[in-house]
Amino acid sequence: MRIRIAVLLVAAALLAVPAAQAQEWVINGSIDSGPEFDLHTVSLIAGQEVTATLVCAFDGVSRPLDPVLSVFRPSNPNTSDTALADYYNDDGFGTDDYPWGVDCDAFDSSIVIFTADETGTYTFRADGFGSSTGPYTLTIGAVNTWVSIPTLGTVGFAALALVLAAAGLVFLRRRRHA
Ligand SMILES: [Ca+2]
Ligand SMILES: [Ca+2]
Repeated sequence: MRIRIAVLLVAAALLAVPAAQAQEWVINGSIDSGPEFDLHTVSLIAGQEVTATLVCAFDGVSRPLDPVLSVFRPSNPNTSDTALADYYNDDGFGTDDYPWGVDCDAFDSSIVIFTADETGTYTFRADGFGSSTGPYTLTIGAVNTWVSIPTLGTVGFAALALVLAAAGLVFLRRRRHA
């Protein structure tokens, strides 16, 4: 019986569902005119480590957009000017910067890396430098840096209930034999 209980306990531990450690958003869009920019919002939690890239996408011929990425924190809602951004990058994600970076027809893709210091809605602004236009892919990754306590899923709870019931039966049987 002890071995069975141990097996059930191990099963319950394996069925425990750990809290999400990483999230990723991938957004495809296009800048179609010089003045155009796109705003994308994502909810982040304070403490998350965020890496966002804005890559010039292939339009069938080449990669015409020279991306510029800026990020506005929840307490900074004025997204009208990249000069007001909390984080800004133009050419930090080319092959000269990272082996997996992406060069565009002219200049490079963009990358922004930061630790969220506020919980709330962050705005990611996708721009073309100057009057450059073209399709893009915005990828936002957020990783939890804290250690999360696993929580039991429904099946885990059922397994735990079985373990407790089995332990109760063993206890009752022993008392009857005594
Ligand atoms: Ca650029
Ligand atoms: Ca570069």
